Amino acid sequence: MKNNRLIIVSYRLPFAFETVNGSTTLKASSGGLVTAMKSLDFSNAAEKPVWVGCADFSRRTWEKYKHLVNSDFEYIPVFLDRKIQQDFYNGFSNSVIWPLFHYFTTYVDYQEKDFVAYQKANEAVSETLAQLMKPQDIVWVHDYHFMGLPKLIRERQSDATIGFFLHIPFPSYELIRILPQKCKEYLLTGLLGADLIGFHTNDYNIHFLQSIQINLGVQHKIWKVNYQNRFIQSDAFPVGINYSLYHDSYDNADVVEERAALKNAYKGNKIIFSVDRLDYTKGVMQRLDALEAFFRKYPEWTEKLTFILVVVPSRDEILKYGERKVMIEQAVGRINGKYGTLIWRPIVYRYGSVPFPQLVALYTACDVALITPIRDGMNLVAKEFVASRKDHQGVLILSEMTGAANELSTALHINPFDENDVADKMRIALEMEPEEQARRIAIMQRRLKEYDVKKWANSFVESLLNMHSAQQVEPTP
Ligand code: GDG
Repeated sequence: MKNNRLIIVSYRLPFAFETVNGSTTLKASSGGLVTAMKSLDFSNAAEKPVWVGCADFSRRTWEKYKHLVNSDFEYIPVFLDRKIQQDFYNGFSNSVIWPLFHYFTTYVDYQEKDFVAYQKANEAVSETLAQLMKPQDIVWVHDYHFMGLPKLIRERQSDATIGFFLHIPFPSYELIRILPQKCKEYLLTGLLGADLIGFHTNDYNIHFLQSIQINLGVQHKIWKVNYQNRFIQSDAFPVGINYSLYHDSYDNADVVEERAALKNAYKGNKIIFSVDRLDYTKGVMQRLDALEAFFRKYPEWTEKLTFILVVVPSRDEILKYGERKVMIEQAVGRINGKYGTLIWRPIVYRYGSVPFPQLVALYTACDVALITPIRDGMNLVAKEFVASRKDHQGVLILSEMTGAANELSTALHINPFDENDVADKMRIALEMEPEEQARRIAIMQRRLKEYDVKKWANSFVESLLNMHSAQQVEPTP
């Protein structure tokens, strides 16, 4: 299928340079997007795939150390002016789009200069693309940082093949209405520059279609939009995970060792586990409220349960994130002080990321994974937990506000605001029979194995190519 060259655009490039004691090394990212993009079969293409993203290093560093970067892709960093980068990323992207699209309207901090920076950053990337794009290239743009980009690419190259995937929720049109007119027009018409627009769920897709209808008067029919004499497909492509990586890691020596150490450390106790970036959307405070409700309602669990809470630093230059850290740490201290005993702490809290083997050891040593986002586009942690459980044990408690809840139908679903219900579900999970745990895990594993990250990436690109071919057909009036 793919003689064409693939160009990926995402905010971050999949690597970082780290300088310690004057010596610089490369840290490659092993996230889901890298696996997905590597799984695409462009082996017939004459040229290597290209990955374009914003540089978080200087031009000097790049020139000096680019030889360290592996050669699966040709990487093109875009160097933005420092102030533009700041206002584009911390400003409009993460203080307007992120909170608004996750329904945190009161956290939206709109500033004109940030919107200007967002447009400039999108233009800078389109400028870079213009210099490297050839007619047969396929461009796949990722996420909310670049919603204006499909249109900018289209303006320069009218027959380009452009796909866009949104990794966060697309909210109800009522939320889009909150944006100043020029912003919503920029974002919505920006997306309509693509041939294919992908979302995690049907609901997000419907929200998008309603938004363009209400805000732009653009009609749609069976997931197809006819706009400015072009067809655009808008559809759901729920992102999967690298299933076999998580499933097979169960038996890796370092995972086995870490798991044994954890089980030994918490011998006699059940373990509840969660891991998230520090983000107000992830519902960590609601999780702690539910834990408190649990110990209040079920005091017989005192000294019998440990909640391991891992919170990974994120976006710490933004005030709302720093505030959240303080709130979480105060709540952890208060609950440990109130419910702990001289020989036991209910919560073991770590602020910092854990290495991959330890992450899988935690997924596979725990009895319950407690995942309570207030809103989450998908939530890969839930899927990774299920995939890791080669032993077919463990119970997933999952917020119904995550995209993942649609697919993970045999998890115990909760509303994160209903602390009593979450507490009751915790008890049900902790007391669930092994046979019932195995039944639920097996159903979810079948789905995750079948629709993994490779399937996701390949089905998106297939649909994109089909859609682009359909442009050759005269659009109906
Ligand atoms: C966005 C959307 C959507 C986390 N802590 C550690 C660690 N992680 C890894 C997990 C997982 C990833 O980070 C987090 O993925 P999520 O999906 O949970 O969340 P976001 O970062 O918010 O991602 C989200 C996703 O995009 C994909 O479309 O699902 O809704 O918000 O892979 O494993 N990995 C290691 N140590 C950690 O401490 N090794």
